[in-house]
Amino acid sequence: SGKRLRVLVDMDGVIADFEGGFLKKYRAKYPNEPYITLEDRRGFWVSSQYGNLRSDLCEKAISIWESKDFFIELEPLPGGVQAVKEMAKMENTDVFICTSPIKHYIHCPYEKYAWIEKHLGYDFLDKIILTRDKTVVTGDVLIDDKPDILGVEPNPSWEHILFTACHNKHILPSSSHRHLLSWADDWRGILEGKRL
Ligand code: BVP
Repeated sequence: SGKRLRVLVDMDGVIADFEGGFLKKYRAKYPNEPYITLEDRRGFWVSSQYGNLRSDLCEKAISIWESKDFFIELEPLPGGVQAVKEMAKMENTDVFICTSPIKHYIHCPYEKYAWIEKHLGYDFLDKIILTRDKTVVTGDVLIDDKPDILGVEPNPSWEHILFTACHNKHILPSSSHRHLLSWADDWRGILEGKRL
């Protein structure tokens, strides 16, 4: 019951394991270089933290997600695919996958579509929003692991729900966002609250 809801769900770090996929492929390609455990990750940008560790590691990190098959081979995060499918079946609920492709565009946008088809099904290809500026997309909620979602629109229509990830887990629950700790957390309660 209540009003129709539009839910925007981010992909990397929310339903697809970007951080785990990155670390596994980085260690395989650069077995003799230092790396940052998921426990020690801080800040959204993997490339910045690797660059701070040693300047040449920034480009080595970037080479991982710019490679063919990086995005398609990401593992689903626990409960994410099921939650999104369940959400999409709820009455009065429109779900979109809202994701920012990297600017090295030869593989990433294609592989994001292929990942969605593989894990969420062909009909979800109608529900993909690829944008580098999520502030211009309208919705009631945006579930995203990036702490600062900025763009040309200073007052986005959505409420940003911060999805916990290795890089943001030390950010204290604050007045700036509500949090979703994982897909086992109460996402249904958040949606029902937005309908009122
Ligand atoms: O395509 C993903 C990976 C990329 O940025 C996009 C984030 O999308 P959203 O999750 O916001 O939708 N990405 C790029 C870099 C560095 C680039 Br230089 C990074 O460190 N982390 C990262 O996720």
